[in-house]
Parts: sequence; structure tokens; C-alpha cells
Amino acid sequence: MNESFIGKKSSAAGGWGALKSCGKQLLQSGSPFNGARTMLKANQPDGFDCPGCAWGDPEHGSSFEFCENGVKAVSWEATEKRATPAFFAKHTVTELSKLSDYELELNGRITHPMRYDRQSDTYQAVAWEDAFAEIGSILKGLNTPDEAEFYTSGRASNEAAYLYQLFVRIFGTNNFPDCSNMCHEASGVGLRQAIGVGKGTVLLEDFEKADAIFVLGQNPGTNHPRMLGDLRRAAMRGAKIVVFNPIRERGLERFSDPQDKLEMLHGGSTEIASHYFQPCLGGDMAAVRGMSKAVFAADDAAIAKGEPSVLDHAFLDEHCAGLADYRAVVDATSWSEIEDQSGLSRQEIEQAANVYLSAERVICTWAMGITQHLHSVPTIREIANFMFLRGNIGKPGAGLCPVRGHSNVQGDRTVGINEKPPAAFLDALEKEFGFTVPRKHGHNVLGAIGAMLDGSAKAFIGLGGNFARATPDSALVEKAMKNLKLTVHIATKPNHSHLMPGETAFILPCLGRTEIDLNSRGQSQVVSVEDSMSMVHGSAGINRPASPHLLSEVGIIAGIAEATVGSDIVSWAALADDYELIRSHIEATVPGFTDYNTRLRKPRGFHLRNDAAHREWNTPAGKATFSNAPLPKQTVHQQARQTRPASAAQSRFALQTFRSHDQYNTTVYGLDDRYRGVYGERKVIFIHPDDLANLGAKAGDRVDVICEYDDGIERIANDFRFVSYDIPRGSVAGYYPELNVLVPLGSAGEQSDTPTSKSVMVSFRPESRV
Ligand SMILES: Nc1nc2c(c(=O)[nH]1)N[C@H]1C(S)=C(S)[C@@H](COP(=O)(O)OP(=O)(O)OC[C@H]3O[C@@H](n4cnc5c(=O)[nH]c(N)nc54)[C@H](O)[C@@H]3O)O[C@H]1N2
Ligand SMILES: Nc1nc2c(c(=O)[nH]1)N[C@H]1C(S)=C(S)[C@@H](COP(=O)(O)OP(=O)(O)OC[C@H]3O[C@@H](n4cnc5c(=O)[nH]c(N)nc54)[C@H](O)[C@@H]3O)O[C@H]1N2
Ligand SMILES: [Mo]
Repeated sequence: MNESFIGKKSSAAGGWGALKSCGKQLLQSGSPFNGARTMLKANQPDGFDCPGCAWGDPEHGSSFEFCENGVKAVSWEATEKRATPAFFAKHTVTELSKLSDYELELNGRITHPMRYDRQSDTYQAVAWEDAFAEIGSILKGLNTPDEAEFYTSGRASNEAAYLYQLFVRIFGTNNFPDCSNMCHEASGVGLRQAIGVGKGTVLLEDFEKADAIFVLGQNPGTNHPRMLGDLRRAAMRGAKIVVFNPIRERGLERFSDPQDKLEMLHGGSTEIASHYFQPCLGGDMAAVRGMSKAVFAADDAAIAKGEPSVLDHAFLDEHCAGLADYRAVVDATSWSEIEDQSGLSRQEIEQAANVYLSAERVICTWAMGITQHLHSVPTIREIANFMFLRGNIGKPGAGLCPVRGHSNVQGDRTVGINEKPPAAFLDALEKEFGFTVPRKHGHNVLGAIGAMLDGSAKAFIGLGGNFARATPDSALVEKAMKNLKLTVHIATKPNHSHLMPGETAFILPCLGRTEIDLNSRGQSQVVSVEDSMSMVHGSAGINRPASPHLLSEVGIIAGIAEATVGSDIVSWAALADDYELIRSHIEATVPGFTDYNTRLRKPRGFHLRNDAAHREWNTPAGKATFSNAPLPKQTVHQQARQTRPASAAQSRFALQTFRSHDQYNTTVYGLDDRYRGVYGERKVIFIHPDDLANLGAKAGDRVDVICEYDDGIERIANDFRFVSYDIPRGSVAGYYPELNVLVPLGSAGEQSDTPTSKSVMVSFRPESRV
């Protein structure tokens, strides 16, 4: 047995460890000076938007506004390494398929458009015009436009995304599988029902005013490190930070801000969470309901004593619908049900509720720990219910804040990447461009996979991303992709999806965010993005393109569009040559973009109005609407616990698949997870020491992980190793994408259709090879 991959956890997130890692990353990029110069332009008014995450930028930027993971994302793109035609000629696709995600992307930036040659099993350089012509001719030859799937990953700019949806709708389909289907879909669905808009209601400034911040199902130390700076400032001025996370995440415990010179000099750090609760996987709806129960109880007690109500009756009376029904369902939910499902004690939940009750202004943030479950939509509704009780929405320092993932995933949706587009948007498109817009709803991610599996989908175009690795049931999706007539990937670096070529297959390399995008007049073009706080701002690259043969994403989409639908309705070349024209079309068809081109020139851009933040409710009731759903009958965690195995070794667990500190989704930067004390190994399972003992196993033991989902398909992830960890009993955790083979396609969130990547029932068996 070898436990050498288990090491010391960082004592605090950030600090010198983060700076050291930045230095290492810049050196690895092959051009540390260039890298450092590039970073100084990240999230600055005249620079590019950091492709790392969707956290907002402050009004008064510090001299640098980036983080360790921003450095990783940027130096990964600004690498000197190149995947040239010579590289592709040397390695067959079959050979490349055997590489890990990490090894594959290490080969660097793709330099030429490439076409798959089946005979030699290699990708070979192709002229742009030939690629466009062939793609256009295959798309035109389909029986119906609905046989094509148009995927978007959330890094695409507003301009690229808008042009893409326009092309696809002129072509004739609403098939827009989107990375957000696997991400914050439940937040959009739940919030639209509750408050009439599927986005968060807070601004960055609200974090300076909140008395309490509840952070649910999110690991900002790794995934939104700049958010830690805002949480740290809040903690330092005495705001309470209440965390709900089954895992004790380092960044939520202590943080040393690399941007604070004094803290760095003295080796100090700041405590972030004032309260840290560890619910079982999927137990949050019960935990939040418990807090509401405690709030109602406190209200009853106050009234009995002749004291003022603790609820915000002015808000509830004027702005809310459905309070009585909600109260009834809360009363009907027993404490024992709540304790059993959440895994938290009544005392703990009451303690959290007391923080809520003593705060005038509360923000609630959340991410994938909330959105990737079966009952994510009801959970998000429950969070909204809880926040309504004391009017914590639409006032300074308070509100709902789903923290988005990809840097422009929110913007892509705003400008029309949507398989179920609102009628008003389609009407506007029809009016602006004068064509008949397809009205039939299209495919989301699971819909697209279904169509690929049953053979009704024939073509896949990916605007960025790594579809085959990010989706569930990797093995099935791989087979389905290879059966397609056409696969096209618009990408910066090679990834596994490129290695599942359809009958005809292309990789089309594009400029990255950090690179200068020149038009035919030699002018540098600016794109725009929207962050989690609905701020829209410009982004202009500063580096020389990785290869003279690259086109911008907009240029590539324009090329495919021209070859497929011609230029009668839209002059693609003209739009690709002047992004201001694209923005004028956005202004004419999407609400909120008045004077887009002018306002984009302002240093921090502009804010898209959020009606709910102004207490205007675009819901059917015209009010902020309470839900009254019962708790789920059983979470996967409860089911796992209640299954009685023949022997302890066959016990079942609820598995969540999350991110290590050294990855960006399917892009793996390195093999360490410093904050969790794991080094040089990604195939690990975090498990409670007592569960480990019960299995008769030890830390470091090798196991196969078996999915226990009843659809007759065998799903096994081989050769993982146990890490003993502070995690609730019955819940286990490991990394995505290595564990995606276990996530069943058939298990998707109610109403959100999001794969349930945070609750997969599994068991273990000693690794079969030994
Ligand atoms: N460096 C870096 N930054 C990123 C990304 C990246 O991969 N790397 N990805 C980007 C993207 S696309 C996204 S969507 C975001 C993702 O940001 P996160 O949502 O922070 O990502 P995950 O690693 O999936 O972490 C989920 C967290 O939720 C907790 N959790 C899991 N299940 C539950 C549950 O049932 N209840 C509760 N309360 N907690 C739970 C986990 O323990 C973990 O701390 O980050 C974005 N930023
Ligand atoms: N099991 C499990 N599965 C999950 C998740 C999970 O937590 N657990 N999380 C889900 C979530 S939240 C998300 S958002 C999805 C992510 O799914 P995707 O967005 O599809 O995946 P990424 O890994 O972000 O995409 C990486 C690829 O994007 C390309 N790329 C990078 N920069 C650019 C660029 O500027 N332009 C273009 N055109 N391409 C570029 C590179 O070639 C790189 O290989 O995965 C989901 N899948
Ligand atoms: Mo995401």
C-alpha cells in the first residue's frame, strides 16, 4: 500500500502558496515575462476579461485583479507550446485517445484547421474555405435542421454567441445544448418561478453591506478565489459567514489574501466562516426548511410575548404570494424528518437561523453543491422562500446570488443561447432580420445526447467546451459521437471530444480571450461578456495570436454560416469585420442593451437591469412567489443508508463529483489538490474514517467504484484510492471528469434536466487487477 499522495493541507487558502503556484504556472507557460504582463491586464478596464470565472470586478480595481486560478487559466492559454499539423501527423487519434486530459492539453494551442483522415487515423491540415464548404454542404444535406446539435460552452463572448444563435435559427432549429444545462440551469428555472428572473439580484457592492452571508454548496477558495477577497473583507468588518458544505473546504475556513501586503508579510490569515455546517449530500432543502421552521417559531414566540414580529410583514404583504401555504408545509415538516434528511441536528439549524434573525441584510450564494441534484429546483425555491421571510431581496446588502461558472455563461443565455427561447425574443429576431424563426423547442444537453444515441441526430458543432468529457455516462456519449455524420469542434487546445470523430470531422482553432483580434482594416476588435452580477463589459486581447492561421470565434461562425445559409438575410462577412454591428443587432433584439456600443466604452461597462432587485416581479402572480413543495421522499444519501447490504463491504454511498484545485472543468492543469492535501493523484475517493473501517479498508487502498443505478447498464470506474477525510458518513467525493463514467444519463434534476453529478449511488470493491 502506498499513501505517498496524501500530504499536508494548506493551513489557509491563498497566501504564499498561491503566489508560489502563480510563479510556477507562469514559468511553465514558457514565457514568464509575457505571462506576467498579460496578467496585469486581467479584469482591467482596458484589458481582457479573465477567462477563469464569472465573479464580478470591483468598481475601483486594485492595481491587479486576478487570482491564482486566473493565472492558471491565462497562462494555459498563453502557453508557447503548439499542437501543429506535424504533431497531429505523428500521433493517430487512437494513440491520442489513450492520453489523460492533462497530457492531451499539455500539447498546447492548435495552430491550423484540421480535418480527420480515416485511412491514416490522423487529423490533417485543411484550408479554412474547404472546411467551411464541406461543413456547409453536409449541414445542407441533412433531412431536417433538427438533425444537427449546436453546443455552446460558456466562454464564448456575447458577440460570438449571438451570431451563432442567429445562424442556427436561420438554418432552422433551436437545438442549443449548452454547458449551463449541466451547471446553473436549476438556478435559472427556480429563480424565474420565484422572482420572475433567472439571475442573481445582488451587486458586488452588496457584499460590503451584508450583515450575514450564507454560502451553500460552493467552494470559492478553488473556483471563485476573488470571491474570497470579498468574503474576507466582510468577515473582517464583523459580518457573519455561514457555510453549508459536507466537506470542510480550506478556503472557507481561513484565507490569506495575496493582495494584502501586511497579511502576507506577517504570514497571517483571516477566518472566513463564522459557522460551518456539514449537511449530507442533497440535505440542503431540509436544512433551509429547518431554518424557516426556526424563524416561524421565533416569530410565534415574539408575538406571544407581545414583541414585534421578526418577519418583514411590509415586504410579505406588499410583495409576496403564497406565504400561508408555505407556512403550512413548514409546519407539516417534522424536525425528525429535517434532521434525518439534512444530517444536521435541530440545534445546529437553530443556530444558523439565529444568525439569520440577527442580521438586517442577508445574502445567500450557492453553486454546484445545490444545482446538481434531483431536487435542485425545489431547493432553490426553498432558499428564496427563506430569504423572503425577512425581505432579504431588493434592498442594499441583501439578495440571492447564484455564483456562475464559466466567465460568460450568463451572457450567452442573455443573448439567445436557449433551446426554449422566449417568444418575445423570437419575435424580435423575426422583425430585425425578416426570416421565419423556428418556434419548436430544441434539445438541451440530455436531449442532444438522447438524439445522438437513437440516431436521430447526425451532426454536432461545438462552440468551445469538451462535450464528451463534461457530460454523464462518458462511455455512451463517446460511442454516440463516433456514429455521427459530422463533428466540428471550435477550440483552442486538443481535448478528448476531438478524438471521437464522426464520419467527417473538423477541429477549427480559434483565438483566445487574451489575443488581439484584428479586422480587415487592422483595427483591434473588442468583445463583451456578462458576469454573475449582470455587469456587461468589454474584453480586448493584448497578446499576439498563437498562430497566424487562427480565426476569431466570430470569424469561424461567420464562415460556417455563409457556407450553409448564404448571405441573403445577413451579411456574415460584414458582421465579422465589425463587432459593433453585431452589438447593434443585440441592442435591437435583447432588452437592456440600449446604447450598447457607447456604454461598453465606459471603464466597467454597464449593469443589465434586474427587475426583482427593484422589487418588480415578472411572475404569473405578479409577486415574489413562495413554493410549498414537500421535502424529497428520500435523497440518494438516505437511500444508500437504508439499503441493507449482504456484508459491510457492499455498503452503498452517495457520491459527489467535484473539482480539484488544479483544474478548470475538464482541463486539468496539474495533479495536486493542495487545499485538500492530495498530491500527484486524481483518482481518489474522499471518505469518512469510520466508513473506511466499516468497509475493512484503509487510506491508500485501491478500489473500483461501482455505480448502483437500476437501468441494467454496468458502470465502473477502475483503480481509485481512498483518502480518509472530514466528510459526513455515507457521503463520499471524487473528481470530475474522471468519475463521469459513473453519472447515469437517466438521472436528471426535476424541471432542470441537469445531470445529478452531486448524488450518484455507488459501492466499492477491491480493485480487480490485484
Ligand atoms: N479554478 C476553477 N475555477 C472554476 C472552475 C474550475 O473547474 N476550476 N469551474 C467553473 C465552473 S463552470 C463552475 S460551475 C464553478 C463551480 O464552482 P463550485 O460549485 O464551487 O464547484 P465544485 O467543485 O463542483 O464544488 C461544489 C462544492 O459544493 C459542495 N457540495 C457538493 N454537494 C453538496 C450538497 O449536497 N450540499 C452542499 N451544501 N454542498 C455540496 C462540495 O463539497 C464543493 O465544495 O466554478 C467555476 N470556476
Ligand atoms: N461529473 C460532473 N460533470 C460535470 C460537472 C460536475 O461538477 N461534475 N460540472 C458541469 C459544469 S458546471 C460545466 S459548466 C460543464 C463544462 O463543460 P464544458 O464547458 O464543455 O467544458 P470545459 O472543460 O470548460 O471546456 C474545455 C475546452 O474548451 C476549449 N476552450 C478553452 N478556451 C476556449 C476559447 O476561448 N474558445 C473556444 N472555442 N474554446 C475554448 C478548450 O479546447 C478546452 O479543451 O461540465 C459539467 N460536467
Ligand atoms: Mo459550470
